Amino acid sequence: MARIIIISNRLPVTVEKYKDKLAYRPSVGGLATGMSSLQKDYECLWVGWPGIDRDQLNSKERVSLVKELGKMGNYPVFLSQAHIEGYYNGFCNKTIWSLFHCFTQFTIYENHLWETYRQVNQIFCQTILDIIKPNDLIWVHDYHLMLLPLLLRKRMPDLNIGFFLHIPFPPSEIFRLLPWRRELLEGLIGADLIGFHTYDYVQNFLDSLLRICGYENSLSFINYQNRIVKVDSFPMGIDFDHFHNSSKQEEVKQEIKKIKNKIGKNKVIVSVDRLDYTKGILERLKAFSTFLEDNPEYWEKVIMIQVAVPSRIDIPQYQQLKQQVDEMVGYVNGRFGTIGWSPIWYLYRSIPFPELAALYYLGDIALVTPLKDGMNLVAKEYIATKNNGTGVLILSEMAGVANEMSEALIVNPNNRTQISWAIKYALNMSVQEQQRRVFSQQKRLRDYDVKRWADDFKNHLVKTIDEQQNLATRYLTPKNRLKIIKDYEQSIQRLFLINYDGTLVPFHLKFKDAAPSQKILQTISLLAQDPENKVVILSGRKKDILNKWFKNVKVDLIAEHGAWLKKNSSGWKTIVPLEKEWKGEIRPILEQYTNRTPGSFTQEKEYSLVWHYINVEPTFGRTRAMELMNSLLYLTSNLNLEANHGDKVIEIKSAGVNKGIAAYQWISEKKWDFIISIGDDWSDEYTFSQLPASAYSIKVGPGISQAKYNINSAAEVLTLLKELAKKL
Ligand code: GDG
Repeated sequence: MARIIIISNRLPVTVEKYKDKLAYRPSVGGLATGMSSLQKDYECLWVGWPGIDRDQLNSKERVSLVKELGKMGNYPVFLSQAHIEGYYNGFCNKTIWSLFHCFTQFTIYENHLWETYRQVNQIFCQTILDIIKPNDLIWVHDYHLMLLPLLLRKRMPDLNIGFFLHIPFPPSEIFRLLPWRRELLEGLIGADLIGFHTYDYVQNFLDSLLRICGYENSLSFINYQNRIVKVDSFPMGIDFDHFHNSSKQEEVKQEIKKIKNKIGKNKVIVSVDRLDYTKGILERLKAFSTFLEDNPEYWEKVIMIQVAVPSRIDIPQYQQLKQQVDEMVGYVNGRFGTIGWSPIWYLYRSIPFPELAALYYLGDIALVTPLKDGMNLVAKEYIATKNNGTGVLILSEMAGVANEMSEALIVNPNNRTQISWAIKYALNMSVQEQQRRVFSQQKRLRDYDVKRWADDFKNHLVKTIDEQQNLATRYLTPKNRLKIIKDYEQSIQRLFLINYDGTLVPFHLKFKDAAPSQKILQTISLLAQDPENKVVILSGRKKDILNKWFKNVKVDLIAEHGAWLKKNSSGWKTIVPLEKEWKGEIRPILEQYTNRTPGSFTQEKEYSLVWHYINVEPTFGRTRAMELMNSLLYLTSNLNLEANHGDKVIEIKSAGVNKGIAAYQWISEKKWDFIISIGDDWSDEYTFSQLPASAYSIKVGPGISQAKYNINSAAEVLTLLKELAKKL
């Protein structure tokens, strides 16, 4: 059976030491439930920190810990207190957590914290390498381990790796503040599949990848070092049935009874969060205060129960928040409370599940108003628990979950007046309206629960890997190479259709004066001097430059993407009478775009106009290019022109002129018994489409193409051509 290795900062088991004895305390969270659903198809192993400082354990205890955890399907990563300080309390929570939630004022940038983060990611990598098998599926979770995918990939290039981020991915304007932004992005794209809760985070990530690393994507697929990386959104679900049926559990029933007695006739607003500044607890208490201030008729009729679970108590911002919340609770209760009625019931601790479920069940309203939240499962759990359909969710628009729960009363967490109004509206909502909203939300929560979520992510990972394998099989193997050479040797009428930029000379020289090197000229001359060979060089460049570069070589030429042909040392010709009057209409548009887009430039060829944006800031360039394509749409169809959007260029030329039509002049000339066509960009696809089935077609670089094979680089093209030339 194949295995899934789940990797997260913490194991779902906490190990503690009491009087020299190790104690194991399992925690059953949403993630553990989701992961357990994978066990039907896979053996699962969970790797993470067990919550105990490695220096507290002697070697015998470590062995016993590995053994005991192994029985529960877990494997420990041993970390010291210093690691936890620099990595978890440090870089994870003082840098990434705050920055990714857009709290730049709390974010610190310290080299030593970054160093520890790197070290700990290395330790995770080493631990995993010790236990991994080549066919395992790896699923890395969350912001603590963003370097891990690349670290693993470097050591095991064929490993199948998925990564899921549980927190928001910030807009690139925020993300770029990070000194180590590039390292984190590179770390992540070591994975095959990268998942986020929402489409917004996907877009933010792709945007950062483009702006910071210059990596383009096509429909959320990134072509990275001959690998496809897929980026997508997978909104995490909850264990719906567990919450939906909870009020039938005996323990929960008892809790409901107990709490009901205490709340009497009061309407109840519930809020449950870790005590974290992102959760908007302080702002929420202030909004509740505004509600009471503005609506005295609700005094002694409504209570708010706020559960705040202690979290990251070693970090100053959290200590300060605790103090502010304490003060605010004191203020509101002092200001509005009466003998026998306190408007806020505040619990600063974690409560057991039966109590949590009872609170959800009894809450007339759930007030979930984070300032920023990756998803927020509490909102989903509250709705799932409402098996009679009554209850109102007031939800912050800043939570990822807001994308899925439009039936909630959506509020801005900073707008106290709006929240106060929403509370009043909710308290007066009819039962029918509550049920209509709750039932429709429940349908989606039931359909896409945490098990479906986990399955969906795993299936996408497997699918991405399949797609990669398809691409990999297209790469020219040594066996295919031998076949080409053998066919070449056995044939006597051979045609070579070889593109120039990005194919004979490397791609990075594409927009420079990339004259052919001596090596290239020698190889091409050698091939061309065989009377059984016809070599044609195809290019988008102007005819004069091609003339100059190949004047001493016996090759035919195609210039300006097929506008000009030069055959058998005769002069340049066009296939169809070409027009260029249209240029007067198009040129001003391109000039206008050039003026409005710093770094771009317009190039005039004899029969085409080209707008280049290679030197423009990538996102801006792409936006402008889209605009330009739109503006050209109407004009090009009226003037019988073609606008092609290539790699950082838009080229406009007469319709019906392309490399393929030009190449056909040679392809149709005689019955060739060997044809090979090599090219790297969109314009070469026209040539590939004209070839007979028996021809060899090769695309340089990764990516989908009509060509039969892919090859890595211009250097490999030259090696192949040299091998053929040697066979003369
Ligand atoms: C991160 C992201 C994302 C809370 N108090 C008690 C208790 N809980 C349980 C809730 C819920 C979970 O903890 C909290 O989940 P959230 O999603 O609300 O928030 P984070 O802890 O910040 O989680 C978040 C999540 O990862 C998943 O990807 O949604 O955006 O920040 O399940 O029920 N459970 C018990 N007692 C408590 O006192 N038993």
